[in-house]
This record gives sequence, C-alpha cells and structure tokens, in this order.
Amino acid sequence: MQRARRVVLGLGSNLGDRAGNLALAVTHLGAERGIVVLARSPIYVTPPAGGPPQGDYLNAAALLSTALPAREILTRTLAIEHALGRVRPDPVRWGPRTIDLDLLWIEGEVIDEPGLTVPHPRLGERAFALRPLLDVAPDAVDPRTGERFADLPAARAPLVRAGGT
Ligand code: PH2
Ligand code: MG
Ligand code: MG
Repeated sequence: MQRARRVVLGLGSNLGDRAGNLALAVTHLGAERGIVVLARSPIYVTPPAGGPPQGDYLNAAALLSTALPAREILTRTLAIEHALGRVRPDPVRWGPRTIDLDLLWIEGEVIDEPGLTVPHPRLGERAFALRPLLDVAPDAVDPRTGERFADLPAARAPLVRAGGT
C-alpha cells in the first residue's frame, strides 16, 4: 500500500435537492474506510457546459487524504453516486444528474487507463472544476506539465457562489 496523498474530487448536481446531494456525497466519502475528508470548497452555481438544455449545476470540490489506489477511489465514488440515485449508463451524455463525482487530481500521479484519466482531461478549461479545486488545494500542480493550476486562465474566470455557503 502506498502512502496517503492528497486527492481532489469534483462534485456536481443539477437534479433534485442539489445542495443536499452534494452534502450527502461528502458524508458518504467521510464514512469510507481509508478516506479522510480534509476540506470542502464553497458551492458554486454554474450554467451547464455541453449536453442538452438543462438546469444550472451546483459544483464544489472535496479534498481527501487517502492511500487507496486511483482505481479503488473510482470504484468507491461510483458506488456513492449509485447510492445517491445516479442512473448509469447515463441516459444522455452530459445530461442532468443527481450527483457526479469526478476524480480531478491526485498529487503527483498521471493515469491514462480505459475509463480513468487523471488529472481529469477537461480540468484545465472548466472553471466549475478548477476553481473549487484551487479553493481546497491552492498549490496544486499539473503532474503532466509541472505547471500550477492557479496559473491557468480558467482559474480567473468569474464564478457565482451559492447563497449562504
Ligand atoms: N458536468 C458535466 C457536463 N456539464 N456543467 C456544469 N456547469 N457543471 C458540471 O459539473 C458539468 C457540466 C459532465 O460531468
Ligand atoms: Mg463530470
Ligand atoms: Mg463524472
């Protein structure tokens, strides 16, 4: 077993009780053996990127400490999505969902496997993923390039915080 390292998950919801879904996902993550939730970002209200017309998302990020292999983290997040009512396979690609947990970044690790690419392939261009990541890991570096995510243009894109968070 490797040593614990920092891992950032992206959280998204645009169906049902969106804030409740995000909160429940974090609760489930914290209840997992071998996973410690170190921090949670503020919640942002974001217009849908891609996919069919659909409601706005609530997006956030969670900072974890875990020694679990990436593939095992993915398995656990898929199970939590399922427990929160996520329907798979997705009826519509990039369509509305109760909960989406994306493995955005694992400190120092690059993974290119079927169904698992880390860092997340669209992290650098999606403010709704990048900004919450930087809230919980401001010093995060892209292990592919050695660049700080904070230096990317999308890190400065305006994002609206949900009320009261
Ligand atoms: N996730 C998608 C597609 N589009 N748009 C926003 N604003 N937030 C998301 O989390 C999101 C999206 C696919 O996972
Ligand atoms: Mg996603
Ligand atoms: Mg996903």
